[in-house]
Amino acid sequence: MPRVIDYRRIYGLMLQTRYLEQAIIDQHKQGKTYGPLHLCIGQEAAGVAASAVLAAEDVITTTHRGHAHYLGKGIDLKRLCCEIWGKAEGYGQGRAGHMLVVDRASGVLPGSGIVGGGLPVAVGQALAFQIKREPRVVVAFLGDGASNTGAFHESLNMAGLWRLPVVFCCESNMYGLTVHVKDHLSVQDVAVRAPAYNLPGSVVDGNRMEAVAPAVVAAVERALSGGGPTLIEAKTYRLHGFSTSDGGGYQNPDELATWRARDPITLGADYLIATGLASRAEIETMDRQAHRDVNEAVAYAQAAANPADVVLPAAVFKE
Ligand SMILES: Cc1ncc(C[n+]2csc(CCOP(=O)(O)OP(=O)(O)O)c2C)c(N)n1
Ligand SMILES: [Mg+2]
Repeated sequence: MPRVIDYRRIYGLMLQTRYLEQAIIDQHKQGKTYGPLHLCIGQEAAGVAASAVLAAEDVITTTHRGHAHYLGKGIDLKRLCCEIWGKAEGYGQGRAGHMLVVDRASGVLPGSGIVGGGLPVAVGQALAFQIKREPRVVVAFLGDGASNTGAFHESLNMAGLWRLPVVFCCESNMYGLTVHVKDHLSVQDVAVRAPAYNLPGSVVDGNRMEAVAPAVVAAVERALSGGGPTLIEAKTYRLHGFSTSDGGGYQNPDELATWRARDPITLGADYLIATGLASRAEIETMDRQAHRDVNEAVAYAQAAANPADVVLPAAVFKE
């Protein structure tokens, strides 16, 4: 049966992702977060749409910039906040942090701080699905920078050779750390690397949920029918710096302005209205709801219990 795309749900999760990350920035400024947190502000359409169209039994591997992937795949907002704020109720009992959220029940495989590290894991999981003849698919997220790693090329090669049920979803956000794609990528599009490994590669507008979602659904259906892997390159933009420790400042102002004008949240609302899927008033209600849910989850996490054997240094976190 063809997968139905629920754009209202996708949009609601994009809003949650945006409000969560704005809350993180706010709390970071007050000294109430730990370590550098990687934000996907500007990339919510790609991250949420590509994970939210999956079935419960499908799985993802994520990256260091995973909030949209987590929420799209069904990770609980409160438990996610507990992990971000190092609390016992977090997915890793508060010990893993925001990059390494893992939850078998939601289909979120263990993350990795190693760029490209999720890709061989995705290929191994897809091989297991194929061997066990389970009708399940893996979506492996990566960044443009990760497409330069050996792990990327090895993973695409094995996936292409064995026709594995895996969809590589590259969020090309124009930067690897502070380096622009024109200075780190030998090709204009990551997608052209796919045919070298005997799989199709395509470019979609990563700031439009209605471009990403159908492309991923088509790739998933192809994989499920034995057609093998696909690479989808979602062209998008990292509107914030690399992490909470990097406020940016090196992006070309015209480039930044161009992408700010293509904010995926605004484009998502425009799409819902243009297609009659939601009215302006309903969108405002969804917006308020997402904001409320995030505020509640952050407050819940900040008040939650620390892992029993962890003593926090007072200088880092004052309440
Ligand atoms: C193997 C490896 N090399 C380098 C790093 C340091 N590093 C962390 S994130 C990053 C940039 C990744 O760029 P990209 O894949 O485009 O992801 P983005 O941060 O843009 O989402 C680098 C070089 C790392 N963690 N692992
Ligand atoms: Mg990048």
